[in-house]
Amino acid sequence: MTITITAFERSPDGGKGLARDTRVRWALEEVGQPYEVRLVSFRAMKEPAHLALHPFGQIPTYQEDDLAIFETGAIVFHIADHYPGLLPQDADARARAITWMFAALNTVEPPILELGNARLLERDKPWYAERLPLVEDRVHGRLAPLSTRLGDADWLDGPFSAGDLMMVSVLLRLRASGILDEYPNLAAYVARGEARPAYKRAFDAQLAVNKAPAG
Ligand code: GTB
Repeated sequence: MTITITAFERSPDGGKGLARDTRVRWALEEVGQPYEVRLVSFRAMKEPAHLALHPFGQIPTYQEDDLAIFETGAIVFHIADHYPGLLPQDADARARAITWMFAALNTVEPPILELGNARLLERDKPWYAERLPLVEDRVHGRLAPLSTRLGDADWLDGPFSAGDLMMVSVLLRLRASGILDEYPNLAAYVARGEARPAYKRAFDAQLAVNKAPAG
């Protein structure tokens, strides 16, 4: 049984770990499953062979035996569901950890993505300066209650879980904005995630791809 994921041949972030293959690598490292990586160019992502794996022509994808799936939520859930280490055994605790995965993807990530898009794509628009604070407010609208809920706990619900893996992955995207520093417990939460040996291995693996000479 071989697990193969796809990742950018060259990530636009130059290896900062922000492309979504990092969260899949991290999950696989947490559960101790070896994996192979097939690197794809932006052009190859839109060609039929890749579109058969990912209808939207994106990375990452995940293949294991006859199974081919996409969407990091589904991939990380599949890994957590099949291999021990990322979801509790207790049914209620497991349901709560899965809830945090969905909260990360459906509730916290959208305004963070919107902020990233505004900064990247809308800077030259005449309404940029007026809109930016509105978008930032929506991010604060998610971070403030998340910070309150986390309090001084290490993780969102008991031991580290796939819910934390996904939430930390989502919050990492805010690092460059400085917004995270306004919530010291969230900044410390993200730092705890990054300090995990499995995260470090995942980060280093994607960095190695992006630092390798172009070939
Ligand atoms: N909802 C999907 C999932 O979670 O799997 C989203 C997948 C997705 O957005 N994939 C991106 C992609 O393939 C790469 S991760 N984009 C190419 C395309 O759509 O044509 C998003 C990403 C890209 C780059 C950076 N960066 O350089 O900072 C960060 C995140």
